[in-house]
Amino acid sequence: MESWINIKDGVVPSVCSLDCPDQCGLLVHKKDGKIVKIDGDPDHPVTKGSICNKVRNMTERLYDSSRLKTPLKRVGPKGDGKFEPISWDEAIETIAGRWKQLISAEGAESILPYSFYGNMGRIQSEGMDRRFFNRLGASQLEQTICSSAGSVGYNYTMGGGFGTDPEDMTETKLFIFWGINAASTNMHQVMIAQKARKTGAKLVVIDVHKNQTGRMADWFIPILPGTDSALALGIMHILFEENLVDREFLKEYTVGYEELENHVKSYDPKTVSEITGVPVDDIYKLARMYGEISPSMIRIGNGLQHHDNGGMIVRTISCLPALTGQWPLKGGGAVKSNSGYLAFNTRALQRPELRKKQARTINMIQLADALHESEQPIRSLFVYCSNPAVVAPSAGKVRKGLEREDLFTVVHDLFLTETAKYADIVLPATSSYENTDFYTSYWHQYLHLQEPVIPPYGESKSNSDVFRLLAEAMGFEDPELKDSDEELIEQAISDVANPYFPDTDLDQLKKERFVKAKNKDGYWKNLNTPSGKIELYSKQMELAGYPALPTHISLVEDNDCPFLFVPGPNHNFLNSTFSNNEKHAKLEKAPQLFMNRLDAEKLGIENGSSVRIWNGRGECEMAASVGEHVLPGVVVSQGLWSDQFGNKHLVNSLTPDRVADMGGGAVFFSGRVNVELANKSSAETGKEAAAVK
Ligand SMILES: Nc1nc2c(c(=O)[nH]1)N[C@H]1C(S)=C(S)[C@@H](COP(=O)(O)OP(=O)(O)OC[C@H]3O[C@@H](n4cnc5c(=O)[nH]c(N)nc54)[C@H](O)[C@@H]3O)O[C@H]1N2
Ligand SMILES: Nc1nc2c(c(=O)[nH]1)N[C@H]1C(S)=C(S)[C@@H](COP(=O)(O)OP(=O)(O)OC[C@H]3O[C@@H](n4cnc5c(=O)[nH]c(N)nc54)[C@H](O)[C@@H]3O)O[C@H]1N2
Ligand code: SF4
Ligand SMILES: [Mo]
Repeated sequence: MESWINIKDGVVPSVCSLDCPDQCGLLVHKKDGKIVKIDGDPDHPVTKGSICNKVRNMTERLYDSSRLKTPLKRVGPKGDGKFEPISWDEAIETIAGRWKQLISAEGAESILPYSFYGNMGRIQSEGMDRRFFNRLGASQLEQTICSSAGSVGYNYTMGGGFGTDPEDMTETKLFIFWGINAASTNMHQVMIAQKARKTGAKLVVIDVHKNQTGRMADWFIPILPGTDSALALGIMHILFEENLVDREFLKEYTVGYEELENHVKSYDPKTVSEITGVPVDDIYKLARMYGEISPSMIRIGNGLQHHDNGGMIVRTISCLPALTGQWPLKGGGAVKSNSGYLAFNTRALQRPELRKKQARTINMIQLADALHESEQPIRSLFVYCSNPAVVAPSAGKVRKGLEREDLFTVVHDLFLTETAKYADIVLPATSSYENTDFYTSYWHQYLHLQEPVIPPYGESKSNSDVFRLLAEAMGFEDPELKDSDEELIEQAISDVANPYFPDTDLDQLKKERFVKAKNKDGYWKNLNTPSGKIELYSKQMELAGYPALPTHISLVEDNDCPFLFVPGPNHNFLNSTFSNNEKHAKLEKAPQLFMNRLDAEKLGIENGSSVRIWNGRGECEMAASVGEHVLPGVVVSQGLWSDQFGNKHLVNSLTPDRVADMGGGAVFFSGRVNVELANKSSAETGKEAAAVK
């Protein structure tokens, strides 16, 4: 078959590479060899031809005039953004030369790869890169920034990323979107719920912010940040008390329901109301609704687990469907992540055996501390598929670390990101439309193939090409470091131990483009928990030092500032991706701080006033949006804004970099801030800043 790259004019299939649960099937329209339009693929069984506005405007990003075309070397101070083009030969020789010196002087652990899922393609994000860094013996990165706390919490109950199949949700009668801004972050989940509502299904949204998702709900329940475990335990209290539980299911398929029944007696609605800010009557109403309507499905969002107690919150909520016996019902249960169904052969892809000596592990959300570590310093950082100068917590501190003159930093990206401005060498990356890869969704249950549809932009290279070049320059002869992308795919999808992974190969994928996980009927009867059952009581947790039963634990005391600050993502960017593209930034207009009218009045802040948000870690400025969208004491912003459109929008300059209760996760939403009118004199606020812990 002719390669899609050679088709000058026509429509070719593709898949969205962004870190988004929907993983849409795409149709790419080409004219004169360039992409002129991206549409949804109507044949995709879940995404059915609709896609978000971000990717509809993708051509603006792909052909943005500021996209990197050649390797660059820094010619000004770190952070200034002054660079000069160099050849690939010079770039690769410089990196390999520097690394050889470092390895002989201080060992390979002085080198740290830093990456995340700017591209969800498994080959580009966790394929040849892993092989290369394993062979090199570099320090290892613990990838905790997104979902690790909640995943660990969910796994204690359910044994892995296994939940309701979105294709079964046509049967769902009650949708609870809990800590997810699905209208922006999981649009096909919203479309499924909206369709079901036409035949009587109900949508409840539980969130700290009445955003676009909350506004479309049948019932929006505002809650105080980090208190959701208490609400879930209050629901359990009422379910047991009013005998709305499925005792047969509990007896057969769960561990510890009697202990749980006893335990939740202390979570009476009055106590729960005081913790959560949810009125007692609403707790009863919600519990009865949940106890009476079946099938029900809880979409567990990421907002819940970006808190100090995020692991336990997700652990607690994930116990609920078992109480009312939802799991056997078509369209019943919960979804946190469905990634377990498509877990592939990671050993074959990543070749851990190439690593000869165990190396230290560094938690990615503590990059700043790692860069300031003096005992065994990091001397070189290789960043790809991530933009830590914007997305990492305590980003101001991260930038200080990146300024270190003795740190040799390489950034591989499509753009000169905020992080790239601190690099010594910048390498231009291809977009996913220029690569071969395979994709596994973490919400629906399809495996996809991506073949390149356009040639590399300028002199850009894919991640796997860069690591093959670096391997050669380092003198590594291992054949695993020479495999092609297609060979990597074949290895990753062969001999997969996971019983749900589809029986498929590259030829079938090339023909069909998306293949579903195997039939999973009754998966909840045989889980990867120690007992094989749903663990309401978890011995494993007890051994790890947690309460064995779901429990509400308060947020850590952050500082004395009056407001809890929840800086989430926004509609038109994907994390910091698109924030540097003019079209997307225009669609999003400007960053805003949502605050309650009562708080605003006390501070003399009006709708639209420019406000200063600050704590001991840093400060930001944005326009206030005053109303009832958040409870008093809470402020919310949306979006990880680029420096390009204003230098006071770095929300992560304010966020804490301590770790959550589980999985070393990030706690972006558990920090506290001060808010005031922006024109207050700086001398006055300077004194106050000094008083903050
Ligand atoms: N448009 C768009 N789509 C995206 C992304 C993006 O940046 N933009 N990012 C992608 C990525 S990487 C991820 S991880 C997902 C994230 O998408 P989501 O799973 O939606 O997670 P968040 O948007 O972080 O937070 C979801 C909601 O949780 C609320 N929240 C915060 N704290 C609490 C709390 O304590 N209790 C409750 N009940 N609610 C709380 C927030 O107000 C927010 O509305 O989206 C993906 N999709
Ligand atoms: N305040 C706050 N901070 C947050 C969050 C939040 O809700 N609030 N969310 C957190 C979450 S959930 C996540 S997942 C992280 C995400 O943080 P990141 O993973 O850093 O995501 P992006 O900001 O999208 O940056 C991805 C970068 O990868 C580049 N890229 C894309 N494709 C490729 C490729 O094929 N090769 C290479 N070399 N580069 C490529 C893009 O151009 C982009 O610059 O942010 C976290 N930060
Ligand atoms: S970002 Fe999400 S919704 Fe948009 S096209 Fe990609 S997968 Fe679909
Ligand atoms: Mo994420």
